[in-house]
Amino acid sequence: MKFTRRQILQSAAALSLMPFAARATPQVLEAREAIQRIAPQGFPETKVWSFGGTVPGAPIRVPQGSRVQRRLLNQLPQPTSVHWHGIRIDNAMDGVPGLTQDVVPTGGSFDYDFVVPDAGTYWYHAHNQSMEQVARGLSGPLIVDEANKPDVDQDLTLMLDDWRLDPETALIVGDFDNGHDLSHAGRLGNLVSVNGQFDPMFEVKRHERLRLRLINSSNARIFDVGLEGLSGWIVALDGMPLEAPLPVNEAFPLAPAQRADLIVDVVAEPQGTASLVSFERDGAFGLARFTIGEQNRDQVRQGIDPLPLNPLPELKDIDQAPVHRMVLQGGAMRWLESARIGDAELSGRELAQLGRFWALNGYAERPSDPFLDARLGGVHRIEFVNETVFPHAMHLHGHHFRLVLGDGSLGPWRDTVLVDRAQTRQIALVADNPGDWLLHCHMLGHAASGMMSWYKVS
Ligand SMILES: [Cu+2]
Repeated sequence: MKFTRRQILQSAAALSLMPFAARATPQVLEAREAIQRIAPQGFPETKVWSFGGTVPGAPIRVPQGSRVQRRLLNQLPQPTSVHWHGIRIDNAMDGVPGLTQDVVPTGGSFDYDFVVPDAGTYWYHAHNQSMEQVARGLSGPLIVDEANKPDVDQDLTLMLDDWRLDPETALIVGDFDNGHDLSHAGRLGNLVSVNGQFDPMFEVKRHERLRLRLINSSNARIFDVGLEGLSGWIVALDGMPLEAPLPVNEAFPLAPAQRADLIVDVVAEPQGTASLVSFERDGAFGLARFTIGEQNRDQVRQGIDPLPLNPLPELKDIDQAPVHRMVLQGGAMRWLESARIGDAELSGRELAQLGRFWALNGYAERPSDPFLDARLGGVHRIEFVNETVFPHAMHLHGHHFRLVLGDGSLGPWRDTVLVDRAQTRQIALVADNPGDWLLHCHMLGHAASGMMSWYKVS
């Protein structure tokens, strides 16, 4: 990491401000109902649940290394909590009811107060009855700025979401726990939004360079993101910069909870349009459009520099690190024969009656003992073995990890890894953040119906 004058000044300022900040009342983050236009013009507006009155929720944007303080005030008819996804956070602030805090009842509040060690694109979302609360709109962007930002003309955060709306009323369909969704791919919607709007438009100029921060906040939809009229690179995944930017030559998957930072040049002709599209089995559809204004540069910038790396731990001696297998089981066409809930072994039929269709290592609910009990600083490998016929987006709280590729080399740092049907994927991490951390599938219906575990670092 380069030590620059600007960084020194910033950290000095942060130090001297700390005592004052500690006394100040934190900013309120109000979880409440709101009305918003999600569907296209001509349809009614939609009643949503929001952080701060809008979907996506109130944007939080801070410099790297700074402190975030928010008082969650719950004005919803259900208890809730906030998880700060991808932040290598103090465990007590991780927002998991029953593991790191008590649930926040209607009318109650909770003071979140944490430091953000890494620059990048993160997000926050409800972590109680997530399958319903996130689907109703309870998520927002959390952007942490590098001290030295890349040279771009616009820095746009694009939150991709998936809604299941009644086509007559545009109200959110309330069948969150329907057994078909739970036991298949999860809750897939009938309208995709970007920043809470259907097919929004952004104004750009030919040859401009844009940073696009893509966040997939949908319950279950895996986007296959492609570019039209834009050309560039993936520069970060799940917040963490790639050592070498990766040219976007074809569509790439963005699973629920994953983020990708792109730096792209506008190459479409003036008066034309460029688009962000998603390719799905039944064809491509537009996510967002860019109208191309007059050219403000003769040509696009040449080349790209990687973003400054974050202060992640050094992952070494992977070969000697123990491997912990986590078998992903169940779901339609691979129905569970049996699985455990606590000490009880239940049959597949009994589990289905409880709305449980999936298991991790034979448990259809977060077990009382951790899946992994790690000493602080230890290096561990986790091998996800997907015996189901559905993909799963496995998320670790509190740590980023690296993929261990087939040839033993290390892939990018991530906090959520997509494990395809019948696939086995290995990850490696340094257990350097003490606490009790959740490990679960981020297809939220899968998490609610069995794919929930945890690991301990002490
Ligand atoms: Cu899953």
